[in-house]
Amino acid sequence: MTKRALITGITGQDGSYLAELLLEKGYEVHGIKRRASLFNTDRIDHLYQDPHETERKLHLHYGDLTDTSNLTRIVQQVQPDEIYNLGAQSHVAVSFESPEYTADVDAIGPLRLLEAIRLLGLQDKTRFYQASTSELYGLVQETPQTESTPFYPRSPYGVAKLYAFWITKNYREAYGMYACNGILFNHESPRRGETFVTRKITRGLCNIAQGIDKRLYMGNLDALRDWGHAQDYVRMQWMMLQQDEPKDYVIATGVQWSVRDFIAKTAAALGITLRFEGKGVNEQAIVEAVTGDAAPAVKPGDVLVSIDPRYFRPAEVETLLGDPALAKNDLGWIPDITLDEMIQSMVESDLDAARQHSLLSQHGYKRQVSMEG
Ligand code: NDP
Ligand code: GDR
Repeated sequence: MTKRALITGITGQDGSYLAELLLEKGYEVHGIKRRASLFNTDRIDHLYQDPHETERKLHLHYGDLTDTSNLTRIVQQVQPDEIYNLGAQSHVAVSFESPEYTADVDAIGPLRLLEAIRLLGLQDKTRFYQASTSELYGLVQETPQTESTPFYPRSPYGVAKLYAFWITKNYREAYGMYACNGILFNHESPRRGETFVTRKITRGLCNIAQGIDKRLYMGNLDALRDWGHAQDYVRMQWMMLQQDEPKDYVIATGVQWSVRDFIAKTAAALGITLRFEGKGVNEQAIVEAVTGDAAPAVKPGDVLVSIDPRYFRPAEVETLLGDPALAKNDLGWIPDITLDEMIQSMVESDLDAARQHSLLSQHGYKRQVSMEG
């Protein structure tokens, strides 16, 4: 029997990789996309199938995690074997500006899906995956963080995801549902949203290397993160729903780097050596040497990175480091892609986009490049 999966957030980074994985595995994949005034399916356009084809494996439904009747109708229509709830207002800094909306989507959204499963009588058929997050640890209580480390969220996003974590666990215990949380640490890729720090850096420095921009403005360079690759992490999301018993897992690499390290590594991948000078809001990254393609757009002595306090958060998560031992022991999961390989692929992709932009500009076609993030 062909398995049927429903993915919320299919147009996002993880949703697109997960859809690819499930289609490869022979699933019929249903995704929920939001109505937007511009096309928002860039990340899954390569998977698109003409709706007139009868043998179609990918189906998209308009919907929104804030809309109970819409979600219930989709779950009823699709009768999924597995639901992956990846949809979210996923930006931590934005959650301070839109806390109520973030709570509606990120906390009540999963509740709406769990209730849909329960009220439709699908609790014995439909397995539920909740995209939980290392942001739950916030002000960390122990290092490295494991499945039993206490939570202390530091943002409206983290607090909303805390509700989602517990309501998922509660429905598992109260109704015997197969519902579980993946506590995922930061994961990135060339498909990462442009305003998250890694992509902001790779895209920003590639634009500078191509002469499209001059300087990148950043927030807290001291923040420490455990960065993995999204493709490795969606594999684990699927594995978690294939077990005999539902269980929550930490997914991480077990290695930690600072934002400053990520900038230096990205610059190195572009042939630029940086030196960091100054402290706090006065810190700058200055070019020491350049080889390869980045010259002549970048010269020794140029200031490539400055601090803009607007990118600091009202409450920061300073350090995160996960211990993925349980995932390794129980499921044999280990990440395949290293940080350096990931940075290389992000740089290649962003350099390609920057070159396309330059070429268009040279021929009189202008495209807006926003560095805001
Ligand atoms: P993205 O921001 O790339 O994707 C988020 C997805 O959610 C998009 O498809 C977006 O649609 C959709 N979405 C946003 N608001 C709504 C809404 N109101 N109703 C329905 N869909 C909505 O996130 P990622 O792919 O990086 O992350 C996937 C999930 O994993 C998220 O829940 C995130 O919080 C969580 N997570 C992510 C981590 C990471 O490092 N990437 C780590 C831990 C957890 P649209 O395209 O229209 O904006
Ligand atoms: P995060 O990711 O908040 O960890 O949430 P993000 O990449 O936005 O920030 C990581 C760290 O970098 C610092 N930082 C900056 N961040 C951004 N976006 N822009 C900047 O200019 C900048 N300068 C420094 C931040 O302060 C922070 O400390 C991500 C999201 O994917 C969540 O959905 C997910 O749950 C967590 O990862 C795990």
